[in-house]
Amino acid sequence: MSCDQLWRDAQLLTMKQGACAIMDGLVAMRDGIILYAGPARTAPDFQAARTTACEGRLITPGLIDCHTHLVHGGSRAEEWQARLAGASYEEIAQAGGGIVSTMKATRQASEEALITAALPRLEALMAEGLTTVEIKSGYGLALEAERRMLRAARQLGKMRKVTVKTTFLGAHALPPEFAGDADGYIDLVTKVMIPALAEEGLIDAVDAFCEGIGFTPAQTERVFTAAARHGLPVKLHAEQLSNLHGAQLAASYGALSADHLEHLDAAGVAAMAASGTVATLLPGAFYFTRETVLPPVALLRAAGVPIALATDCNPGTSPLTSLLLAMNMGATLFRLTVEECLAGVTINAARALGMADEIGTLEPGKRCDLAIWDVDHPADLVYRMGFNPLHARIWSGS
Ligand code: DI6
Ligand code: FE
Repeated sequence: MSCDQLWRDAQLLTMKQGACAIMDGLVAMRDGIILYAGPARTAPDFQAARTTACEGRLITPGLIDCHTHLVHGGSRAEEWQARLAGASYEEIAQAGGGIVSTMKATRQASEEALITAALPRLEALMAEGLTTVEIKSGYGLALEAERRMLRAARQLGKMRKVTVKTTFLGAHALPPEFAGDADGYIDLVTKVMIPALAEEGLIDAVDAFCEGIGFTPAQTERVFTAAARHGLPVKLHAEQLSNLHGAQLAASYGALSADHLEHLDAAGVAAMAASGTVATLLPGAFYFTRETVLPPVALLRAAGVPIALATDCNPGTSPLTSLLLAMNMGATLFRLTVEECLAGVTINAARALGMADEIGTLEPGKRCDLAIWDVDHPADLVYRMGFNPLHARIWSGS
């Protein structure tokens, strides 16, 4: 059988059967798609245009970050310093900080400036084997600025060998011009922004921040209804700071994922299990905000809810651009197993993006997105901190 490229003499972590690697594995690729991924001894006889000897290195699916706010203007390092010195989130918000400071910087930035600012963050993720990333809007909070964020995100996917999925997060925070009129802002989100940006092909999914400092469940539901009208899947920032039963609401709309979930209860877990909604845990935000309430991992596990892990890369609560560190934090802080951490940045992250048919495992028919690592065991990817053992990264076969 002919193929474009073979990777041989590799350990394979296909993510189809847990965290146990196949020794003496082989991957065959044609036209950017995996033809075969499995033991060399049971492989068809391939005639390859190119063969790479992997010298026993580990091949995993390319990593997937399914929750980021990678595109934004400005920095919040000074605000963070003030927080270290004891300032509260409210004090900072009153002084013009918080999400509104990022909104101002984002509104002032051109599409080109947003791309320039986001590229080093994207490249840091890619340097650790990332091949697919989700990028949210939500710091423009007005039609034109939200459009610029989404266009910048799409553009990043054209500039680098990486797949970008965009999520519209217009309902992230209330912009100052709508102070005291959250429903009026949701009118704008649902009647103007979603229709226009969906029409322009800029939205792959719709998200909202359902929280005391964000939007109510009723407002969130209006956003979900508008998304459904445009045939767009939904996700939700839910149960991060309190339990508003957002995950249940999201599940009732067949959400791809509910994210954060520190305050999720048993009823929320059951609803997510019934709808197949992925639980995306964000240990970077948990760490950076010094959260003390843990997400209900044991309940999620017992109910069979797929668990994803993501960076939540954002300037306020998780300035993290490492999925390897997110995995280590998932294990250390949330007590996920190595296998759960690895599934969290591959197969379950693919599910959280509605892409499980295309990416997330090494199997025939999926896109040939690979990360090749200089490690002896899969656990090494989760165990170390601040060390990058990536040897090579393959996106769509090259
Ligand atoms: N949850 C978060 O932790 C971030 N957004 C959200 O919905 C905070 C974003 C920021 O502070 O800029
Ligand atoms: Fe987020």
